[in-house]
Amino acid sequence: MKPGPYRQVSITGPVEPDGGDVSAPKEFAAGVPAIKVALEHALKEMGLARTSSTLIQLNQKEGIDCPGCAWPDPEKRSKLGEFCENGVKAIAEEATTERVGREFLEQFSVEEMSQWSDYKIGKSGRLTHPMILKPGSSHYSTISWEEAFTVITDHLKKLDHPDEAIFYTSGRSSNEAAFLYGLFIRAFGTNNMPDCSNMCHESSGVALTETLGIGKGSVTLEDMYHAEVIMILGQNPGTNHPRMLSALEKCKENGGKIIAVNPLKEAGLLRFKNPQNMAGLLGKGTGLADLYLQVRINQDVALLKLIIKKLAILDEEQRAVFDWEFIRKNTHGLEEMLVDLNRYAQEDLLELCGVAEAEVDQAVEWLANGKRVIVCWAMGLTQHKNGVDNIQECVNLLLLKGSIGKPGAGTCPVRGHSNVQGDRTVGITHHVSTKLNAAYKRVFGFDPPTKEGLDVVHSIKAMYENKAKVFIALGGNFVSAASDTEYTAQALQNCDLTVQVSTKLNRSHLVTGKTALILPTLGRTEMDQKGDKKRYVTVENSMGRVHRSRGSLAPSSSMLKSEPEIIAGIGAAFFGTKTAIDWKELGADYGLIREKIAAVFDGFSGYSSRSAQGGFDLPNNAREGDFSGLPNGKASFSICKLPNHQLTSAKYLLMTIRSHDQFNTTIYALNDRYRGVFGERRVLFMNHGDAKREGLEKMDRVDLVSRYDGQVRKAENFLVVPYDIPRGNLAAYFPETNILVPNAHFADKSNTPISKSIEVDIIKK
Ligand SMILES: Nc1nc2c(c(=O)[nH]1)N[C@H]1C(S)=C(S)[C@@H](COP(=O)(O)OP(=O)(O)OC[C@H]3O[C@@H](n4cnc5c(=O)[nH]c(N)nc54)[C@H](O)[C@@H]3O)O[C@H]1N2
Ligand SMILES: Nc1nc2c(c(=O)[nH]1)N[C@H]1C(S)=C(S)[C@@H](COP(=O)(O)OP(=O)(O)OC[C@H]3O[C@@H](n4cnc5c(=O)[nH]c(N)nc54)[C@H](O)[C@@H]3O)O[C@H]1N2
Ligand code: SF4
Ligand SMILES: [Mo]
Repeated sequence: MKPGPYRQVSITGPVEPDGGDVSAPKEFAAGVPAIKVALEHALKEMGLARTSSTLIQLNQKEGIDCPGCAWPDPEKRSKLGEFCENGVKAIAEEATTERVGREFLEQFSVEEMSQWSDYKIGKSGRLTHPMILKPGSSHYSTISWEEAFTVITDHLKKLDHPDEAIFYTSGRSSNEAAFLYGLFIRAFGTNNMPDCSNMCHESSGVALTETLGIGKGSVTLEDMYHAEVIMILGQNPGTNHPRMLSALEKCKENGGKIIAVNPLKEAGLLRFKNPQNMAGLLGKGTGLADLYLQVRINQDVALLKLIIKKLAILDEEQRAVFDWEFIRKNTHGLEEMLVDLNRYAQEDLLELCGVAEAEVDQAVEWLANGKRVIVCWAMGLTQHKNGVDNIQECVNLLLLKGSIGKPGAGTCPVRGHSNVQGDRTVGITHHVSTKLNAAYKRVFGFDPPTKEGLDVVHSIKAMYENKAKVFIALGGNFVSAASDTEYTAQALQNCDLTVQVSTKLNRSHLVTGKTALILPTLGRTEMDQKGDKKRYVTVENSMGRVHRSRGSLAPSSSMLKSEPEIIAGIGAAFFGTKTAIDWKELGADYGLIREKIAAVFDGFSGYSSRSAQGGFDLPNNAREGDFSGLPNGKASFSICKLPNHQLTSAKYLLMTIRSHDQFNTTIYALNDRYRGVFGERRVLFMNHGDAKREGLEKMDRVDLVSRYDGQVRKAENFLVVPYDIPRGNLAAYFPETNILVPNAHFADKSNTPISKSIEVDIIKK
C-alpha cells in the first residue's frame, strides 16, 4: 500500500494471485463457447428482459452502437445479431442492474474500497448520484449538480493560468460530447487535452499523417473482403475486435491469404467458428492465418526489412513485384529508403526477427504475387519506443506494392474504443492547428490558445511536479490505464481537484486529489430524453464512417445527466449565460452541436440527416489516392530504425496485453479462455526453455522488476505459465503490470508509453 498525501489508499488493490488454473490454449475462436459465455455474462448482469431488449438493438441501424471496440458494421446487417461475445460483455457491464448509490458510497470508505480488486470495484455497479470527496474526509457524500459545477468553476477560477488544468478524454464519448468538451477547454484557455489515443494509436496517427497525409486508416470493410493478402501485425482480433474475424473469413472465401505476425499464436488468428451460421457453429470452422510468423517482440521492423529486401531482389530479377507506375507517380524518398536498406544484412535481420527463413520466403512469395495488399495492426506495433517506425515500415511495403488508394488494398490501424477516432476528428487533441483555430474564431468568435498542450505522459509529469492542479476526465480510468502507477497516483494525489465523468466506479474515483467529484453519466444503452424528445448521439468507427447511436433502456438513475449536458453545465457555470456561446442550449439540443461541428470541420455537411439515414464516410485522401496535400505533393517512403534494446542474457522483454475477459481496465471476469487461463490474472507467459533455464515450473511464483534511469520498479507475485512464446520474451496482463512502465520512456514522436517492450528481470520467490 502506498500512502497518499491525504488518505491511505491502495493504488493497485491486492497483489496476491486468486488461485486459478491453466490448461492448453485453444486453437479456434468464437463458436458455441462464445455464445454460452456471452449469455452467461448478459443474464448475470442484466437479467432476461434487459438482455433481449438490448441485444436486439445492438449495432442495428436504428439502435445502439456497441460500446466495445471500433470495428465497423457491415451495410447488410443480420437480424440474428450483429455483435460478438465481447460486445455482449461490454453491454452487460454497462447495463448491469447493480448500483453504486448514495448509500453505497456513504457506507464504504475510499480507503476500504481501494483495497478491493479492480474486478470487485467494477462489479459494484452503475454510479447513480453526483458525489463529492471533501478534503480530509474518508467517504464520498452527495452533492447537487449545481453545487458540483460550482466546485469545478471555483477551482478553475483560482488557477494562476488555464494551463494548470488538465482535461482527459477516453474513447467512449460521443462526437457531440467530445466537441463540446474541446470547445469548453479552448474557450477556457488551454490545449491540455491528453486522451486515451496518446496511449494507444497515437503512433499510427503520427506515422500515417507524415507518410500519407491522414492519421487514419484507408480501407473500408468491403476492401477487406477483396484483398489478395492481409497481413495482421501486433493485433489479437479474436479478443479485441472479434467481428473482424467475419471479414477475414470473407476474404478467405474469396481466395485471399492471411499472414499473422505475432509473438503469440492467438486462437482468433488461427481458426474462426462463425456463430452466425450452422457450419460455423457445428463444423470445424474456417482456418484463418495461412502463415503464422512468430516474430520476437519488437522485431517487426527487422522482419519487414527482410521481406522488402527479398521483394526487391525478385523485382530486380524482372518479376513485376513492385508497382513502378504508382511509385513514380505518387511517392518520393524511395532511393534514400533503399540506400538505408542496403546497410542491413539479410542474416542479421533473420536472426533478429527469429522467424524461419522458409516462412519469410512464403510471405514474400504471396506478397510478390498479390496486387491488393492490406496491412492491419494494433497495439503490438504502436506501444514501443520505435512505434512510429514500425508503422512506417508497413507503409513502405504498401507503397512499393501500390497498395494505397485502390479497392482491396490499404492501411488498417484497428482502433480501440468505440469512438476514439471520432473524438480526435471533432477536436480532442493537444496539438495546435492554425486552420482549426481560425475555424473556431470564425464560428464562435474567440481566439483559441496557440500554445501546444500536454499529452498523457506530460500531463502526468506536470501534475507530479505540481504544475497542474485540476484534473478533469471525460470517461476512462486514468490511474490504472496510464503507465508508472505509483508516479501517476502521486501526480493525481497532488491535485487540488480531480473530477471523473463516469458510468461505473473505478480506481480513479479512489486515488484522487484533495477534493474529488464523481459525475455520473448516461451510457450508450440508455435512453437520452429531453422532455418528450428522444435524443441520439453520433460516433465514428475505425474506418471513418459516422453514424448514430440511440439507447433504449431506462437510465440507471433519474439523477444521471448525459455527457453533453454535464459539459454544458460546467460551461454555463464557468462563463455565465450572457456569452456568445449558449452552453445550455447546446447541451439541450445535440442537433445544434452537430451544426457547429459541421461549421468547424470539413466533411460534415448535412450531418444530422445523413447520420440518421445510415451514416456517411468522412473525407479520406489516402483512400482516394490523393496525396496532393503532403509537403511534396506525394506519399513518402520512410527510413525506419530497428529498436535498440540492450538486453543481457538475464533480461527479458515484457509485453503487457489484454486477457479475453477485460476491456482495458474493466475486468469482466478472471479468465483468458483462448490462452487456457482460468480464474487468475497474475500470470506470466514465458518460453518453455527460458522457464527451464531459470528452474521455474508451471505456477511457480515470481516478481517482475524493471530498472530504468536508476529506479527499480516491481510487480509482485506472478504465476509462471510456460507457453509458446519466443525466447527472451514475456507476456502479462495490464493494468497489473503498469507499475513497471516508466513514465519517462515512450515512443519517439508519438509519446506512446512503451507498454509492449518493457525490459524486465524475473525474481524467483
Ligand atoms: N474485449 C476487448 N476488446 C478491446 C479492448 C479490450 O481491452 N477488450 N481494448 C480496446 C482497445 S482500447 C484497443 S487499443 C484494442 C487493442 O487491441 P490489441 O492491440 O489486439 O490488444 P493487445 O492485447 O494489447 O494485443 C496486442 C497483440 O499484439 C501482440 N504483440 C505484442 N507485442 C508485439 C510486437 O512487438 N510485435 C508483434 N507483431 N505483435 C506484438 C500481442 O501478442 C497481442 O496479440 O482493443 C480494443 N478492443
Ligand atoms: N500497460 C498497458 N497499459 C495500457 C495499454 C496496454 O496495452 N498496456 N493500453 C492502453 C490503451 S490502448 C488505452 S485506450 C488506455 C485506456 O484507458 P482509459 O480509456 O482511460 O480506460 P478504460 O479502462 O477504457 O476506462 C474505463 C472506464 O470508463 C468509464 N466509462 C465507460 N463507459 C463510459 C461512457 O460511456 N462515458 C463515460 N463518461 N465513462 C465511461 C467507466 O467508468 C470505466 O471504469 O489504456 C492504455 N494502457
Ligand atoms: S467487434 Fe467490437 S464493436 Fe463489434 S460487437 Fe464486438 S466488441 Fe462490439
Ligand atoms: Mo486503446
